[in-house]
Parts: sequence; structure tokens; C-alpha cells
Amino acid sequence: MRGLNGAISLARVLRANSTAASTFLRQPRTAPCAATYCSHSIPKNLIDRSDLSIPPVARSDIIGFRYYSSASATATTSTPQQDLKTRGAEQHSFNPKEVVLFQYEACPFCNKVKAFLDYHGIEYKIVEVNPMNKKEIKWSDYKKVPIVTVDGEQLVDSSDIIDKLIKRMHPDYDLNADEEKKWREWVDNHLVHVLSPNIYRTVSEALESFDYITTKGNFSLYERLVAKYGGAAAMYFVSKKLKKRHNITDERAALYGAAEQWVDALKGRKFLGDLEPNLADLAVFGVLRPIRHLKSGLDMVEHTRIGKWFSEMEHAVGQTSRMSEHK
Ligand SMILES: N[C@@H](CCC(=O)N[C@@H](CS)C(=O)NCC(=O)O)C(=O)O
Repeated sequence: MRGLNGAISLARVLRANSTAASTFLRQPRTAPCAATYCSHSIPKNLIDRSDLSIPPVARSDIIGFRYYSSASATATTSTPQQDLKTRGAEQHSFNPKEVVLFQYEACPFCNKVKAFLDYHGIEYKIVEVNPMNKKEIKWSDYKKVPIVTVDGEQLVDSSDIIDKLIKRMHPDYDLNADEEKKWREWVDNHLVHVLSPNIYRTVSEALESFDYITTKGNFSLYERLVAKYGGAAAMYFVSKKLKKRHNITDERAALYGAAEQWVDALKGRKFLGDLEPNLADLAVFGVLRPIRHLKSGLDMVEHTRIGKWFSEMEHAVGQTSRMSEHK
């Protein structure tokens, strides 16, 4: 009986998660830049300005547009990835003492924020929130994740968090650049909705997903067992409802379609941000990263052209800047 109650409350939580996302999407957001994403359309004048102020050997991570001069490529003995991290961190004055991300490991919105922090080499701690009681975020009036605290200041909502952080790093950053904004919105309004029907598509895929969620997430041993089997069963059914709600008839076709749409948007460029990822690249990568090694992610890479871009993103984003527990 306890197990059944646990499964029911978990299903409620999970349904709340899915509903929260779609409710958010149905309601127009008040802040116009809040749900935006960026693009190759880094204003030329800003790039030119950064050229003037930063010595070639050091420059990178300019308003999120990182690049190397030939001088920087030869003057360094470290790997390109180390370069990105080290030099990225040196280029802006945003230097918080403590960044904490309150998250669910498998939440796509949280993973968007993580991809941003990782790419920019911003060190952060993670507090894994227990989805059953959310006691870790009881201190906040905001009842969803992600929540980020920067030296104690609370930021909420993935897109707002990213907007605020990039503005602190680069005050001139243009959050309204058309292409970047359009594709950032596409991630929130379309891509995230395609994921649940795919990762819970069959009973075995739902179990695979819950194995991942419960292994990485904050669950007690009892909750883990209930969550894995009860959650997988519940989400298998919930995902069928979500399919209907978002007018998806064939979930895999929808996933492959989204992946192809994204590759088309690249128009032959390495990234949407051209030579370096922009906020839209990071958003797409962030939400896809947790599913990449699940069956749905493997299928997506096998059946679409997205694999090349995904690998480039893995390389560009590099290692996590999550601080280890003992730091
Ligand atoms: N618009 C928000 C959506 C966040 C959201 O819906 N988060 C879900 C987890 S994926 C959540 O916390 N749901 C409430 C709950 O778990 O009770 C964002 O982009 O951060």
C-alpha cells in the first residue's frame, strides 16, 4: 500500500513536471527577452570592439562567441579545451565566489543551465532536489527547478538564469538577435515536448530512463525502488497523454524531425553561432545531453544527421565545471 501511494505521488510529481513545462509554454511570458536564445548574429560591432580591446593571444569567449587567432593557436602549450576554459574565465569580470544549481538531474531546463555553466567554465555546486518533497528548495518561494544562487542571490527559470548570467559576463550581449532567439524559443516550445514521449515510449525505455533518473537523482533507497518501477509505469501512460497534448502521432518521427530541423538551421555551419556555440546551440545540447545515451538518443544519432554537431558540441563544452563534493 505504501508502495502504491509512493508511486501515485511520484506520478503526480512527474505529471506536475510535464504540466509545469507546458503550462509555462501556453502562457506568454512577460519579460520579452526571458525565453530568448542567441545566434551567429553576434552584432558585428561588438565583435569588432572586442577585437580592439583584447590582445590576440588572450581573446576568446567574447560575448559568448569564442574564437582563436592564429597567434593564440601557436602561442599556447595547453590543449584547445583547456584554452577555452582558462581564457574564457579570464575574459569577463563575472567572478562569483559561489554558484549553486538546485536541480533534478534529468530535468531538461536544468540541463540547459548546466551546459551554459560548463561551456563558460563557471564553477558550480549542485544540490540535487528530491522531487517527492523538494525539501532542498523549501527556502524559496519558487517551487520549480532550476534555481541558481549566485553568491546567495536567487535566479529562477532556465532562460532567465542564462540571460542574467550572460549579461553579467558581457553587458553588451544582444539577447534579441533573431536567429539565436528563435531557436532558443524552439527548444522551450517544441524540443522539450518531444523528449518525454520518446524516453518513456515503451515499457523498457521507460525503465531505462527511470534507471538513469533514480541512479543520478536524489532518492532514498525506498523511493528509488518505487520511483523506478512505479515511475516508469506511470510515465509510460503519462507520455501517451503528452503525445496527444502536443499533437505528436509518431514520437520517434517527431524526434528525428526535430533533429533534422536543427541540422537544417545550421545551414552548413559548425554551430548556429558559426565557429563557436551560441546560446541556442547550448540550449539544444543541454536538453539532448541527458538522453544521448538512452535508446532514444542512440536512435536519434543513428537515424539523423545530428551526430556531427553533437560531437562538436561535446568537444566545445568539454568537461563539466561542476565542483566535486569535497571542494
Ligand atoms: N520555465 C521553467 C520550467 C521549469 C520546470 O518546469 N521545471 C520542472 C522540472 S523539469 C519543475 O520543477 N516542475 C515542478 C515540480 O517538480 O513540482 C524553466 O525554464 O526553468
